Amino acid sequence: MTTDSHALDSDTIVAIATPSGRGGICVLRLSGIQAKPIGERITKRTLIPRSPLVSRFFDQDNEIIDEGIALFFNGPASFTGEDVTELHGHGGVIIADMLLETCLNLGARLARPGEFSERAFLNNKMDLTQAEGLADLIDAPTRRAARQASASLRGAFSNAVSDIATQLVQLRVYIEAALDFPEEEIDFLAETKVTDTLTTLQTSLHQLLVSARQGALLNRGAQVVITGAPNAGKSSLLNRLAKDDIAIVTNIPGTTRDVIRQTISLQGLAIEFSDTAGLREARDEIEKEGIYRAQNELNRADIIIEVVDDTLAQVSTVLTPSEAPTIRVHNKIDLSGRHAGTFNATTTHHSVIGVSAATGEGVAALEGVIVGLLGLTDTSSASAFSARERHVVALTQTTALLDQTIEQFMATGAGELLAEDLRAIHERLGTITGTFGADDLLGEIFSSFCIGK
Ligand SMILES: Nc1nc2c(ncn2[C@@H]2O[C@H](COP(=O)(O)OP(=O)(O)OP(=O)(O)O)[C@@H](O)[C@H]2O)c(=O)[nH]1
Ligand SMILES: [Mg+2]
Repeated sequence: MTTDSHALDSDTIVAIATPSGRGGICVLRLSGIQAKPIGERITKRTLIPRSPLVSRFFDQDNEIIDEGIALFFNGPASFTGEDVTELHGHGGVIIADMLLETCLNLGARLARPGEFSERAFLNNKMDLTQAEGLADLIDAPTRRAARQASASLRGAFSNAVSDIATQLVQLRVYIEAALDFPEEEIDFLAETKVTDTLTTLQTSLHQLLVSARQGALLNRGAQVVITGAPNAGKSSLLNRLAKDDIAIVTNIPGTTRDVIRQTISLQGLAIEFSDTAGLREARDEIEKEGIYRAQNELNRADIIIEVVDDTLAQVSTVLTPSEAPTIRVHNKIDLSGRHAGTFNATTTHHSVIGVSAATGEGVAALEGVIVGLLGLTDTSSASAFSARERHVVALTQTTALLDQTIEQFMATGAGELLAEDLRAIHERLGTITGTFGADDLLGEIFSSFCIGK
């Protein structure tokens, strides 16, 4: 079996599960058929499932390495579904290395990144969204992201996918059965069971897509890019939002050249703001490069903030219309004398707001608009779970396929075509939880995990 295959192999794997460095304890984890014999060889004792054993740890030459706790889980009642032994030793780089080396000498091999989770997936201990939820929980940038990742780990996302899959299966069975026994010509279009289920499926899928988008946004962190003309107050606004003096502010137009990125927590959400060079005809090579970078930055924006100077008689906007929702921020209202309340035009895709980066007026409202445009105001737990771009892509494709299928079915009423389309939709949906999936997909997902997980 090659090492990059994602079928289960019979190797016993080992890794240090705790972060490297000094600490109170370190934990080594073994999984596979050799987990018990190796654990028993190291402790020279009999391991009883789920019963912590205080013991000395010996190396293969019977030298004492450490003293700690050995904990054995017999498969399938373990994290990976296989026999698992944990060795809890004293925290220290050398001790952990010596224990690891002993396990390797006794026949285990070093685990690849994510291999424990991968085995848990292959042994049906969890599906892909749960495994990804686990990785996201460990990497969560904020408490809210952690809560949502924990919901995914517990199965909130996969349950929602499974509910839809179940409806799909029932509909497929119904249609295939009707096609197999055509005692009489069936008019599928007249079957309310078919049309009703299709409509329900469509609604559920669209809702799930919205939730997944929010989950993915929360997970990877939203990107907000600040742009506008030179001297409009972009850097001042960044500093105000960050409550810190991050970017250089001067009254010289063209101060900012490099892109300055800063993660700022708004209402428990980690949002990355980029302050960029003011857009105008460049005066020199450095500014030219800065403007080029600023324009590039706009491509990765989930939201664009265009800052304009409200004291200027003619507010010139430099933006070309974009995919991302845009907030036009009229800055320096302390000078123009207009009140924040006089702006406040918000649609789903575009907002106009008045602020003073200098005094802070209107900035709280701006924060609210940002969170609102990201669709992240809903803190209810029902639809809150972590997701990844991969899921959003799969759900977008599934939704598009279903929309197309329904349209075609309504036009033709063809049962065979519908059955075939529903099969394809079911398969696409199945890639989210891993019911259907290719080896390379698994490789990509698990290789981004850390070692020992
Ligand atoms: N009174 C007042 N002055 C402001 C406000 N915001 C920015 N300024 C001033 O406007 C000037 C330009 O501010 P910056 O934040 O450097 O503007 P910028 O858009 O980052 O400019 P570039 O980096 O050159 O593109 C500075 O002198 C700021 O002090 C504001 O809300 N009120
Ligand atoms: Mg600036």
